[in-house]
Parts: sequence; C-alpha cells; structure tokens
Amino acid sequence: MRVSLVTIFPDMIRAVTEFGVTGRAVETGLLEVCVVNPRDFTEDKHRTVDDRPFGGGPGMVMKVAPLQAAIQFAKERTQDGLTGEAAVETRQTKVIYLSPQGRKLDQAAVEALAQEHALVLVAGRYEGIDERLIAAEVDEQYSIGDYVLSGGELPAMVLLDAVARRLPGVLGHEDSAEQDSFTGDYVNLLDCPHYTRPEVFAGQAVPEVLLSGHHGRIDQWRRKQALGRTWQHRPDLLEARRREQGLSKEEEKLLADYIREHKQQNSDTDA
Ligand code: 9D3
Repeated sequence: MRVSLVTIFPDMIRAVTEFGVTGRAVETGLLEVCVVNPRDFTEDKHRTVDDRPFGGGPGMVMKVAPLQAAIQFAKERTQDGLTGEAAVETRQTKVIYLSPQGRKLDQAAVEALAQEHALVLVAGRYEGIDERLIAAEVDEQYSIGDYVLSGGELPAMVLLDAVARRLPGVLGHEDSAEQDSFTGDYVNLLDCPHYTRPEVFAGQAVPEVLLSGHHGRIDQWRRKQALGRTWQHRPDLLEARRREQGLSKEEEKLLADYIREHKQQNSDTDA
C-alpha cells in the first residue's frame, strides 16, 4: 500500500516508519510511506503555513494555498511510476483528514481502509483547516477518540499503524493468534490474561490450567476469560459480539460460569 502523509512536522512520522512491525513493513516494501510538508510549498520569505481566521478570535488556521499544493502533490506521489491499470486503480487515492469532527476510528474502518491501494493522510495543526479545502480535497474524516490533542499527526500515525498491521504479509505467522483476534474467533472480545515466568510472582501463582499442557482446556479457559473480561469491562463490546457474531452454546456456558464465579468472589470479599 502507498501512503502519503501531509504534515508540517515530518520528523514525527519516523516513530511509525522506523520502528517495530510498521518499520519492517516499510523496510520490506509492503508499505510505502512518503511525507509531504506544506512548508515546502510556500512562496513567501518566512515560509508561512498558518493564516488568520475570518471572523477573528484566537488561534490560527492552516494556510490554504501551501496545504492544497501539498495535498495535491501527496496524491500524485501515490501514483508515481504507475501506468495502465495500476494507475487507474490508484487514481481513486482516498484522502483522509484526521479531525475531531470525524467518525470515530474503529477496527471495521481500519479493515476497510486496508483494502485501499493508496491513502493520503492530512494532519492539521492550529485550529484546523479551511472548511472549503475539506470540501474540495477530502473524502473521509476520522477522529481517534474524544480527547483533545495538539494536532493530527498522532491520529494519522495511529491510523497508519492499525492499517499497516492488516496488510497481507505484514504480520508473520508468529502473530497468527493475533490474526484470529481480528478476523475470527475473538472479534469483539477483549484479550485473555497472559502469564510468563516465574510460576509465582508477587505472591501470585499462574492459573494451574496453563501449566497442565492440556490444550483443549487451555483454549477453553482463555475463551472464558475473554468473555468474562469483556462482560466486566466492556458490556458495549459484548453486546456487539452477541449481535454480530452471536455466542455459541459453549460460550454462553463459559460466560455464565465466569459470572457465577465472579459474583461468588464478590460475596466472599463482602463477608
Ligand atoms: C482546543 C482547540 N479546540 C478549540 C475548541 C479545537 C481543536 C482544534 C484542533 C481541538 C483539537 C485540535 C487538534 N486535534 C486534531 O487535529 C485531531 C484529533 C484530536 O484532537 N483528538 C482525537 N482525534 C483527533 S484527529 C485530529
């Protein structure tokens, strides 16, 4: 996949392109990232990238001309070197503006974006970008949650990280369990708890079943923990699970057992 990211802070993006799973995706060419700086499209001596808001008030807005030139250049960069059918496909480069006004990014949106050939991600600074530039150049807007950040770079990197992990070949088979958690058995469930050595740590033993070597019982225990923790901490997700995947007879029993044990524990501590 080709991604062009528009930002006045290009160095921030190295956190995605140079580290970990996403760094490897770039290294192996499964993901091509190019960073485009609106400052390089300014024409004045001070290379100005902000402008005053019509109507007055505090705060600045991204200056229109350099930002538009950067977005258009970024779009072209996703098509460089492509001819014929590939160019036709990529002509539909999707332009995404990271914005507090956007739809909340979730895994379903990530899966859909991972199907695209090319993306342009626009990160704003200051109070944001001119509404007419959104109308002229932007296809979709995403927020990453209801809290105030200083700009769109971290959200763009969050989106890019999430999309990159869903590209074919980016996760090795060592992460096949993780594949399941998106596509199969663990959709809309929180993860089960994890343990490693030593067998007793801070006075707490590892759950015995995990030392048993009995893979059927271990899978069942993990499934029960995943269901129980989702019930406890994310009832909204459990509801989505019931609606979208449904719970099997087996899962209903595991969850009922977890809830009964949980309530038993609470009445023990109350007493
Ligand atoms: C304090 C500034 N606010 C005035 C009422 C509006 C505002 C403008 C610009 C708030 C945040 C930002 C910068 N944020 C983003 O560009 C952003 C963002 C976010 O802040 N939270 C969650 N998702 C996103 S996506 C882009």
